[in-house]
Amino acid sequence: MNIQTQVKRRHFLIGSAGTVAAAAVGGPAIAQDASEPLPDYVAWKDPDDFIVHSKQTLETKRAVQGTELITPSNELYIRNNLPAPSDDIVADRDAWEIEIDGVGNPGTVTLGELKKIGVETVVCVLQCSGNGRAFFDHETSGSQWSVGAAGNVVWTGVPVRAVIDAMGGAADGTAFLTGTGGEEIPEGLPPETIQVERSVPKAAMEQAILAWDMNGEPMPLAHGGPLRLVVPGYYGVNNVKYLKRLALTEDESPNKIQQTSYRVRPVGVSGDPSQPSMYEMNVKSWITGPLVDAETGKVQVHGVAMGGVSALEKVEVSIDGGQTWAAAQFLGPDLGPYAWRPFVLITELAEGTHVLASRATNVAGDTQPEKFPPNERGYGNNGWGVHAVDVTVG
Ligand SMILES: Nc1nc2c(c(=O)[nH]1)N[C@H]1C(S)=C(S)[C@@H](COP(=O)(O)O)O[C@H]1N2
Ligand SMILES: [Mo]
Repeated sequence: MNIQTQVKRRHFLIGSAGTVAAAAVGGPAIAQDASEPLPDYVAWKDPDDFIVHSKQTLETKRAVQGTELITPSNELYIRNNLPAPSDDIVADRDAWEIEIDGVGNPGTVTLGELKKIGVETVVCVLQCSGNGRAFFDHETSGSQWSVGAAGNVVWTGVPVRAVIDAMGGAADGTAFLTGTGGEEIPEGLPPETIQVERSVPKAAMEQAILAWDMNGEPMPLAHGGPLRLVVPGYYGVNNVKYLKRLALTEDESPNKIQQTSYRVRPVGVSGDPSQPSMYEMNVKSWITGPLVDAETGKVQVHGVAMGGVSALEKVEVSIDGGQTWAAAQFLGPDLGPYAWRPFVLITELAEGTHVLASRATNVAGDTQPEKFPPNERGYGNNGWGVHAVDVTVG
């Protein structure tokens, strides 16, 4: 796609608050009227900060992300595949029970007991696999996220490896770490078809934690309280909320969400377990301002960037649609390899329209491509071309 078509396409995509017109990208119409109050479990969030795709799908507006080092909990996106459980489950948090399997001494532990095993804090990006889906040219099913299915979050909890050690170590032959969500499964439905249960390669145990605090406060129900599996560097779906079972397993979960969903394959092909699963995130960045217009003269072009599973090396910004690039400056402290970093380039913009783009590179040497290959479900889009914005000055 050349720059001209990109510019044209983006005119359809980005509104003044960085919102996406779903109809323009062939997505479903906005399911909930923006003037309706948010559902109870997320009523503590401000609807003005979000693009409301449905009661279970809230996207943070691009402009709201700004240069935030940490995403405040009330601004963090929401994605629930099933209705969130009742808030009864956070009434007595320490009494929440988790079954631990695939270890020397399997059994049930309470959250109160987990807190005595160990504690660690990690900052990492939480990002849905489909973030950037709206920017693909082909028709995709699923939420038409632009950039707002992502945030940078501080998680506190016990390292998974400490829990496994305390329970007698990994059982022989196990290859995956499998987490099961605690939602109620509607009567009559086979759990495999809808239960959120994800398996990640056992190696991810090195950085995974069972988190009870988010941004320094008890985990909100909406984000998985009382306990959530957090796998830093891995896509959102692997970060199982309302965790009720953690197991080291020989095989991947038999559930649909593992076997056929979240599989990367060519357009038109169905999902199957032989295809790559949405595990490790890729290097990515996007501009969060200015998005539509700016005054002539000095301007701070800013955004956020993440390295995926490796730390960031650099971010470059272009004000001419990628013909030339300049090094951006990181803002604030480095919060570790899994965190995002806000960046800024102070530059001059003359009157006219400018295509502003950003391109991140991590220490492993991975750089964002101009265009990310299309895939059936529209996963993993980190192409810098489609994430660019055209800004009118004057
Ligand atoms: N139990 C459970 N865990 C879940 C989900 C879910 O529906 N149920 N959704 C997953 C998906 S697809 C994403 S992108 C993230 C969203 O996390 P958030 O709502 O806290 O932003 O949670 C993941 N973990
Ligand atoms: Mo997701």
